[in-house]
Amino acid sequence: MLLPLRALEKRAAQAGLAGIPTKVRQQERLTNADGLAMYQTEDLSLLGVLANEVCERMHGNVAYYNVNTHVNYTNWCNRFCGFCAFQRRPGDDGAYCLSPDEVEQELKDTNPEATEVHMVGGVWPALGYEYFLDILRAAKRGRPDIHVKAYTMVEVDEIIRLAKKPISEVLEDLKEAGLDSMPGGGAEIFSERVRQKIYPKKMGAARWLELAEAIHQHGFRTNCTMLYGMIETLEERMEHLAELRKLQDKTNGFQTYIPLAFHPKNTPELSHLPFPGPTERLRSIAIGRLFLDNIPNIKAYWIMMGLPVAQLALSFGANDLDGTVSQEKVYHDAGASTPENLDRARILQLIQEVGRRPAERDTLYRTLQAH
Ligand code: V47
Repeated sequence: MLLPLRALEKRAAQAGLAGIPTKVRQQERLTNADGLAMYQTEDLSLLGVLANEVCERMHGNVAYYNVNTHVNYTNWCNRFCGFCAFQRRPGDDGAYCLSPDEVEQELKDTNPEATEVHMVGGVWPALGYEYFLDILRAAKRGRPDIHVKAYTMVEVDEIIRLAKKPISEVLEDLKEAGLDSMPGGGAEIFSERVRQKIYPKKMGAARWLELAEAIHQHGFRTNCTMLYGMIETLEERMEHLAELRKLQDKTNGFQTYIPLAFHPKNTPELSHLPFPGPTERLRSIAIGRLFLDNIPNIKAYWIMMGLPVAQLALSFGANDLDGTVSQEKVYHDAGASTPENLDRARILQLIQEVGRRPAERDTLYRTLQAH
């Protein structure tokens, strides 16, 4: 049941959020200033009420999950991002690179119920163009029916450079080799100031957005993310979200937004920072739901959020928990203490415990089974 707007506005006025409940109820677009106020307010539970209202308007009482697996094909990387605990140089302790045969075997060994493989890795140009096509083919040889969600914009940028061909031809090659959609990583925070300080060797916002636009126009769906909790300001977070919303207005190619809380452990430059607390994690979900009015789904990635906070996020605007996940390395190398994977029964339990109806989805958010 919706709370009376007058009561919400009265509370919003005290919380520095005057006018926002009315906009939310009337489905009016929020401004960057509204977003900033939402980052600054102490009334987190009001944000939750508003975000939950939007979420239930869009998805009713359903929370999605999928059955998926990860293949992080290599941790060799030459970008040396200060926030990343996963990267290695060949020869370093723990460095690895899977051959196409090994990728095929991983897929053969994976949970037979998995409908998606999420395949991302570091950037190592010496692997060559064909490698990136070969591991897609290998994944499909291992499991011909699986949806391959692979390569962030950062990898795609490198693949295009290696191919020395126009982007549309590269995307066709990738599609033919087995690529079905792309994940949302690599965006980090679009702020050029933060990039210069922490990941100067990684592509900037303009290129990320240009590639995402071209990829959407080519017919691929992708996800989008924001990495928060490093040294960015709240204004920079809002600018990031505004860029995502602007591109979505143009292409409608983003399926889901995933706010990613920064995990400091084992990172080269930022291990002194704290992991964003549970309220910050919930706030990021709620602001994502309220501000990104044109992105259909908000994902509470349980690996990163922790299980109890991910469960609560389902009442703060999230309608998706991601999947069962196995073999995830990026977050676990950075100190995530969540389990390595969950089975279907545990995911169903997590969703039901907070009063939502679980539905298994495929990568493109088509319902496979409602429980
Ligand atoms: O781009 C790296 C982030 C991203 C750390 O599309 C870190 O469905 C926190 O994008 N602490 C990769 N974050 C993960 C990703 C993702 C995850 C789940 C689902 C989907 C999807 C996409 O992880 C990177 C970077 O932004 N990251 N290191 C760290 N220490």
